[in-house]
Amino acid sequence: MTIDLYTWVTANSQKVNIAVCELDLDVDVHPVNIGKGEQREPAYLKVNPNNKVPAIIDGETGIRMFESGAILMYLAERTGRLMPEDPAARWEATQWIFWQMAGLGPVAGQLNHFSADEARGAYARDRFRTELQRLVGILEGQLAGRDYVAGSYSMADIALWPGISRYERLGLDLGDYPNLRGWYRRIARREAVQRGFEMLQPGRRPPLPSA
Ligand SMILES: N[C@@H](CCC(=O)N[C@@H](CS)C(=O)NCC(=O)O)C(=O)O
Repeated sequence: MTIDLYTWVTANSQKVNIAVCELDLDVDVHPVNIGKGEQREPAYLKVNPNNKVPAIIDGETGIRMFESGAILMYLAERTGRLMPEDPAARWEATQWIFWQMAGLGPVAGQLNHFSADEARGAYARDRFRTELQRLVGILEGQLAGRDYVAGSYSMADIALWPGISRYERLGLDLGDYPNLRGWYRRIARREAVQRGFEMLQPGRRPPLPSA
C-alpha cells in the first residue's frame, strides 16, 4: 500500500510521521508548510477541508483521512498492527488516544498559545497550565507499573509521545514524573520514532531528559 502523507513538523503531524515509520509503510511525503499558509491552499483543502495537518490518502483504498487520532486507528486497522488484539487492551488504547485528542493535545496547544506572549492573559495561561499538570499527573498514574500506556507498545503511545516531547516548552519538568520520564525515554530510543521525529527536519533529535 502507498500512502500520501500530508504533514509538517508539528506534534500532531509527528504522530503519523512516527506511525508510518513504525509500520514501515511506503509513503509519499507532501510537506504542508503551515507557517506559509499552505494548509489553506485550494489543492490542500481538497485533501483536508479542515485546513490542518496531518492528513493522508490511501492509494489502494482511495480513503482520505484527517484528524491524527483517526489516522492512527485507520493505519492500525489497515495493517493489523500497533493496537492490542485483546478487546480490553484494545479499548484501553482507544480510550487513551481519545484522551490525548480531546484533553492533553488541545490543553497543551492552548497553553502554548497563551504563553507565546505576555499580553495574551495570565488567567488563560494559569487555567491551561493547571489543567495540563492535572492531565500529566493522570498519565503518570496510568504508567505506574507499566512500560506502555495500554500494556504493549501501541498507537496510544504514538498519539501521546510527540506532545510530551515538547515538555520544555510546556514548562514540564519530567523529573517530577518518574514513570512518564521512563516511558518517554523508552520510546525516544526507538529507531522508528527517531526517523519519524526527524521527518522534514533531517538530523533533529528528540530532547532527552536525564534518566
Ligand atoms: N485535531 C487535529 C489537530 C490538527 C492541528 O491542529 N494541526 C495544526 C498543527 S499541529 C495545524 O495544521 N494548524 C494550521 C492552522 O490551524 O491553520 C489533529 O490531531 O489532526
